[in-house]
Amino acid sequence: MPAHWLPNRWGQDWTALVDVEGLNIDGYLKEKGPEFIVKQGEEFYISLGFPQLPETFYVKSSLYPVDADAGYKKNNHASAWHMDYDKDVRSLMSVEPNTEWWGTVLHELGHIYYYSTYSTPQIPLILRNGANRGYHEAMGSLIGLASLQKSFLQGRGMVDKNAKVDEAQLLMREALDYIVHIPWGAGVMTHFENELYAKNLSPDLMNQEWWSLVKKYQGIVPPSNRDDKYCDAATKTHIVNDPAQYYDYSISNVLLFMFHKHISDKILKQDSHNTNYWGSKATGDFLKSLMETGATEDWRTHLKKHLGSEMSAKAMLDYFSPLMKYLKEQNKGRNYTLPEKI
Ligand code: X8Z
Ligand code: ZN
Repeated sequence: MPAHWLPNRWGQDWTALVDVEGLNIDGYLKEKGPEFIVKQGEEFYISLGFPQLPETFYVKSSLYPVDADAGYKKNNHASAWHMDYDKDVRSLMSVEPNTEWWGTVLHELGHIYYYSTYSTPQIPLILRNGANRGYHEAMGSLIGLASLQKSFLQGRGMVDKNAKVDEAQLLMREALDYIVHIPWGAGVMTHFENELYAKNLSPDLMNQEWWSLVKKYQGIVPPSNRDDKYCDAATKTHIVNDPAQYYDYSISNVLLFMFHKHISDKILKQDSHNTNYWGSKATGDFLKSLMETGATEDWRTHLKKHLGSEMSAKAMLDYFSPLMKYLKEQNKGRNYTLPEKI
């Protein structure tokens, strides 16, 4: 895949390749504006039984793009911060009114509510963290997944009540996010950082190594040969300011489908492909039960206790199995170009 066929510069998210007719909310969000997205995100968590965000969150966060003449620049990649390991929670974002930011706001609020939920006298300061490295990233991404399903969008009046939706296209769009992310997160990013830190990768080989991993794991090639004087990896903020952390997102994608299966099958009793979490206090209670112990319990025991199973990609595979069937039919007679195993 030529890198410039994809609107995402790292090829980490291919969702823009599919426009699911009937479920496009870009126009709706544009009309409402960026403040609405943040407020509506908070309302979603409140509807699940979480508290209002503290006043300081709004006063001390930086949520919207800075003006060109502000006299300073800010990193416009979204992040969430637990400033004092207690009640001071803040976020750095540059929210714009589109679907991507809709998902990102819910993702960041997942971190914020996780911070707030385990900041209690029972949890020592140094254990105010996720149950394992993937949990923190999973919470808000889970809410982001739920927030784009048809039933949810219809329930909120964000799409037409009678919208006819092509289920295969919707599943395809989700796969182009949650599946496509894994070879990038667990492959390219993680292996590059291993070369960089564990194997002392020399600066003049950085670009060569980067693009060789991109080709190997993502099947993506640059539009033209990239000079060795550049380090394209450094365009990714995590390489610069969040080292050796990126594997968390891959783990989180596996975990979030486990959480989603539990919520849709056991709590909501709705088709996991078409749920509406809004207003479900039982869903909020389940999420709080995952969050409130912070890092005080062994995560395997924790997972077993709350979900009744070990960490496994089965929930994710089950979720996408109708798509697998569809793709096998569509691609009959063709050869796979990316290996299943490396
Ligand atoms: O960096 C993020 C979050 C902040 S923790 C917005 N994500 C990764 C990325 O954008 O590269 C979320 C998914 C992957
Ligand atoms: Zn995150």
